[in-house]
Amino acid sequence: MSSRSLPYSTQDLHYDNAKFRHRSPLKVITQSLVTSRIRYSCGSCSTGKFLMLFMLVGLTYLIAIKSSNGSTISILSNGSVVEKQQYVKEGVGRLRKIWRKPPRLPPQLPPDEAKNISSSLEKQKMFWISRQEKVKDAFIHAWSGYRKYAMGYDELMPLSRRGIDGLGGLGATVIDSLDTAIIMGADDIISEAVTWIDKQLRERIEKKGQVNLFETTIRVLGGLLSAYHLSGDTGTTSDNGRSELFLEIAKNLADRLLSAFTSSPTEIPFSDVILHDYSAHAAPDGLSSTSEASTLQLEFNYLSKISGDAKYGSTAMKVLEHFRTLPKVEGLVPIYINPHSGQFHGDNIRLGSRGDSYYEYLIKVWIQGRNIDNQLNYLREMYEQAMKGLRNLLVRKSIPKGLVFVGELPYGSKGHFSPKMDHLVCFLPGTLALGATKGITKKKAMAQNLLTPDDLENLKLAEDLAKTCFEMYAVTSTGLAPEIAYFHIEGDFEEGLDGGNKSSDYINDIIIRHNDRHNLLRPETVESLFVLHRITGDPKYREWGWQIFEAFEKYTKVDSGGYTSLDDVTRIPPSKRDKMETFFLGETLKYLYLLFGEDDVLPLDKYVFNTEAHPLPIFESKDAA
Ligand code: DMJ
Repeated sequence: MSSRSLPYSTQDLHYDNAKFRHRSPLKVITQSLVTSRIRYSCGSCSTGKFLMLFMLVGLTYLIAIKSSNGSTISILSNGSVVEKQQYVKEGVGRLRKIWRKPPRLPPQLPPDEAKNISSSLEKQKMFWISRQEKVKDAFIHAWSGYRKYAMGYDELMPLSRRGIDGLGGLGATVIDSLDTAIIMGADDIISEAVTWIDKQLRERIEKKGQVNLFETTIRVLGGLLSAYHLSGDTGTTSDNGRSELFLEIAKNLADRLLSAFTSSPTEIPFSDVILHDYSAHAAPDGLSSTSEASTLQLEFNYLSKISGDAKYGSTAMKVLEHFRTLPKVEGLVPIYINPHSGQFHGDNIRLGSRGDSYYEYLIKVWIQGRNIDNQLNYLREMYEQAMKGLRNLLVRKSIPKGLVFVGELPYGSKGHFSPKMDHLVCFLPGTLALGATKGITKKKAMAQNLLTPDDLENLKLAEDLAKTCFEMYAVTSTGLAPEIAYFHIEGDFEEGLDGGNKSSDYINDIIIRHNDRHNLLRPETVESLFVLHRITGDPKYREWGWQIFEAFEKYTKVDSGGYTSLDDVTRIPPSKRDKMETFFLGETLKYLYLLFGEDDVLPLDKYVFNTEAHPLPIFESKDAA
């Protein structure tokens, strides 16, 4: 969307904040007198008088600059001249003070202008709130399809209007959606979900068979824990006992999931758990995904904190402590690990599937616990080393237009570089930005001098990659990203595999193979847009998010209820897949809603979102044992 179609001009936003700085009444009166006199006398002065004034001012300025330069040189060459330098500094300070009269602040803010600006800000806020409401409508529409045709199943098949248990049968959509409904204030959905959890979930957990440790932790356990916190975190009856209910079920579930850790001969948990008999086993090929084994700790740590039982967190943290001891390639790790040997399997390195959230949790687990536990610093170090390795080995630019992307090393650092990037990698811009400022705004971090050169590089990379992720949407005919993109690099181009949007500047940079043209309603790009908007305040991230949301509305909405995955995003109309993934409600719509909303809702220096977008509070020093 062009900014012309907005009801306000984005230029309105770039006013000088100095206009609004607080001034004492005395200052206001003095400033007004000084400036009105200057305005008056300048209006009537002759050219000669004006030139005299100009020369005087120029002379004063030259003296100031000279003194300032001299002091710098002295300080660099000889430490003993500090006193002189201090004196010069004071002199310059005094001159600068005089030079600054009349004050930089404008004498008066005409009441009309002040009114205009504040009403334009108000308009802008209302404008985004109206877009936020559209996201809430989409959430209600998605839930209505699920509720009508698939209540209690893991996922909705919106075209065939039935449910399917693709995640072990714990009603994953109900739990993944609950905190989104709480954040949006969708009261009917909250009460339907809570009633279902109360009546069905205990029994399901006791009777169901095999579930995947990682998927169940991030979606079901994570969803229950976040709902626990957002319902009041009180454990009292003030929330009608809801938080107690969520905590009790979370513990019951986690006790069973713990068997994946205790059955394994090493610190690396097995990937599959049989819920009803508290047992676990490895996947058929005997391997666990690196990302799956290392993406459990935010949830288990928080459960320990609220239950008072340390076993959950301490068990899950052993996995990361074990990863610390393993050999890596500049901090980067292969995507498989063997729970029998505790060693990596193969050389394949990527930040897409099976690798992604290993890197995400290194920094997020540190952020979650750093205020109360300085033993966690090794996680930050592992993260920083990995991001250096990433910049060194995996980041390249496409041709002809120079999009920055993250490729893969399918045979390790000694093998060839593959210019392949999964949509899943689009979580990375958000994580990089969060890792750089630790959740505060870039402006604040810069003002407080908190950013290291590495942080600045990571932040820049975050912004470049967010653009690439957005262009992966904009380059297709539907405006929706494919599951996987390849990037055109020197000596590596595949003819005739563009995204279909011939007016995109990047039509020759992004290659989309036939098998990779599906879209599963994934959240990673809008997740990063949300984080980057919070951290940089740049309005373009909201515009990009809106453009993506409109494409979801246009091509994935199913009239009878729900949204569907697509088979081919390069064609219009796109062929469809008949599945609404739980993360569309748990993540995609939540991040879009938060992107368009106020910055003080779930602030990123107080909350850390698990990899399924369930917000959990960052531990504060008062939480220390
Ligand atoms: C989600 O389940 C999580 O975000 C996970 O970390 C990766 N994949 C999906 C969404 O795409």
